[in-house]
Amino acid sequence: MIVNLKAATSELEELNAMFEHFDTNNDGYISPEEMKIGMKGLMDTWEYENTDWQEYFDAIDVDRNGLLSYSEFATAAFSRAHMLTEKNIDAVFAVFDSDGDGSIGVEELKEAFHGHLQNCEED
Ligand SMILES: [Ca+2]
Ligand SMILES: [Ca+2]
Repeated sequence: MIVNLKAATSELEELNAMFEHFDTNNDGYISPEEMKIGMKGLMDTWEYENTDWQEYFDAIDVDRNGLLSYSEFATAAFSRAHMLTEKNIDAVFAVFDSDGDGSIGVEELKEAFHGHLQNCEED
């Protein structure tokens, strides 16, 4: 696996801080209530009021025990943070498509990844 360790470490620290922010009673788990309270201020009001929290929570609560463990939370936070909106995709595409011909070749991909990753598996 190719990992930029430096970025991964700071993402992890952010994640820890976020988990603590959500886990208001510090029992190491996030309850549905804690999640709802914690999300306030992170979303816009319309989105907040129109979210089906039970459904949202159930989607994250992989083992269905009614509480979010750190790993469940981390998985959800990570996939949300990396969810690509259409706009992001365009931006990312433009970065990769270095010759601007509208398609991404293997060479362009290699080039793009080479510039963005510190650790490459081959040398
Ligand atoms: Ca808690
Ligand atoms: Ca759970």
